[in-house]
Amino acid sequence: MRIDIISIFPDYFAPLELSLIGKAREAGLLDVRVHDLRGWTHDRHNTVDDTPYGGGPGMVMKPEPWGEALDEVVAERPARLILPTPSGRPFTQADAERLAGEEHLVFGCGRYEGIDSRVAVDAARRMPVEEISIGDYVLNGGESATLVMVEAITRLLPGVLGNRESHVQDSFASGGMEHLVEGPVYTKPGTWRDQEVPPILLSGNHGAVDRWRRDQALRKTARNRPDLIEATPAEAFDKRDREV
Ligand code: 6GU
Repeated sequence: MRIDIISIFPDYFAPLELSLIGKAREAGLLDVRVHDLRGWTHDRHNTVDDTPYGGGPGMVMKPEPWGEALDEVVAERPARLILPTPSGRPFTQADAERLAGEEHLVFGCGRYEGIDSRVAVDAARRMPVEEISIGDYVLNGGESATLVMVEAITRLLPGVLGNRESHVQDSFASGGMEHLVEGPVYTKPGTWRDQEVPPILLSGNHGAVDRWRRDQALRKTARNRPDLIEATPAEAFDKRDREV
């Protein structure tokens, strides 16, 4: 997968050299290029923003550097453009799974009060464009949201997640967990500060362990995310689920 990131703070993306994403890049599974938007400015001060038409607080990102940046970054190969913004559609695990199937993603990180709205309209003339939010709160720019989405997407790429190649047990994962968060997990020692590991996990009965884990996921979801249970069609739960 190829990922291009356009930002006025390229240093923000140093963490993409670490850990699993860093290893995936070294292994050639992932090609990430970070670009400084100011490289597509032509004035002495490398201006990327201006005052908003209609008045109001803050500044808006000028369309011209964005237009040139996107033209260049997608010139070689077609791409899907992601514009992180608090006004976008909410990002979900289903989006991460879908976007992990793309060959080329471009993230355009806005700052200030956002990017001139004509940029998304113009880009949509030649590529799919999605405005995406990572949650109902406001960040200073799209950079940290892009880090979040890149991590959620790239950990699903074949070969990126080291020893755990199956994601079906992840919270929100398609294939049974889409309406649930994961329940509790345990490791050695079997007893710690008066707490025993639930004995069923030591039983060796994989069917019983799977059912217990699903029960625990249902209980944790009901406690922490009642909104998820509420929004789930009844058919998504089996008979045993409904007894929990
Ligand atoms: Cl994607 N960007 C910004 N600036 N703020 C956000 C966001 C994105 N998602 C939630 N808040």
